[in-house]
Amino acid sequence: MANPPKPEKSEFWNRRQFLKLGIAGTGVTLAGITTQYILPSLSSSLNAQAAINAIELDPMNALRDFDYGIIKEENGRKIREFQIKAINSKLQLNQAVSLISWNYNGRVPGPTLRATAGERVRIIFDNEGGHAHSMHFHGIHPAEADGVRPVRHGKTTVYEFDAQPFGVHLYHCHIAPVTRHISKGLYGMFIIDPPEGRPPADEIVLVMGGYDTNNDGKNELYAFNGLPNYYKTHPIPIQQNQLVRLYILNIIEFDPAATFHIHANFFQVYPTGMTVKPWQETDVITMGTSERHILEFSYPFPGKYMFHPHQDAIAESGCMGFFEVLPQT
Ligand SMILES: [Cu+2]
Repeated sequence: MANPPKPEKSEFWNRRQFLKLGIAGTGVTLAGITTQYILPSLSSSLNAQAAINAIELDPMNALRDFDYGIIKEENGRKIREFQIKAINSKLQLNQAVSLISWNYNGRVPGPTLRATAGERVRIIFDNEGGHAHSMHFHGIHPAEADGVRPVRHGKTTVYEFDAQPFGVHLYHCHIAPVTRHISKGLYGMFIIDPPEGRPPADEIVLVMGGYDTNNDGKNELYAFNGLPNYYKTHPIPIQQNQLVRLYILNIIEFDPAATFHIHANFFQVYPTGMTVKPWQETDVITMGTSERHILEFSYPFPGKYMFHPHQDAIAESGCMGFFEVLPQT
């Protein structure tokens, strides 16, 4: 059995943070960290090179694409292992606007990672992104697996923990400025299934994100699953009377909250996906940044139905889509 790469040694501060404080190279000691520690990090950061390739996102595939990793057996224990690489990619957001995204595995959002509660998970994280990045998971885990330490370009680190609690969670880069690292695309959903599973359903994932295309601290464009207005022109096919289980995450930076609304129907809400019974039925739900839920519904009538945040300015700037309910045969 191959040994996983060794976790990178601790680095509490990156170059940007020191420059921000104006103390890089001044020889001061901050919280016991001396410049001896800073300088190697400075030089390697300046030398970092990252390739930029154009990528074409496939939001239709991302909807129902779950990454279960690979199963390994080590010392009699099952480990679910995931491989994630941070890279930079040119993303064509619409006919006029492109953006250099920072992303995990060449997609925005990153892959939907999926495990079952209680399993040991191991994430092998390679940073080829040019800047320092990390993977911070929501959930319960020890401090060393919390993913707030910078992983420099060209380095690999390993996050390992027991998946808990069950629910819909997320992962994202936690390097400052986090707003920038997230809004450029470094986020994804992390689903932990309850040990007993959930009833059969058509399971789909929608991640709401924003793009600050001119670095003014505001979003110019928004998207479900990475591409503005994609599901407006490519409606999501679902079957009449079929139970749909929607895993939804709001990871829009700069706007404090966004709602999610579906037309001509109501949904059952499983808050943070942490219940096996619904807590509420509604047709619009509010999520602050990083909030997520499971929403369940089925459409009794065929046809096309909109879904969107009811902050209509957000919807009008790309966070808009349709379900195409196909008649039952
Ligand atoms: Cu980052």
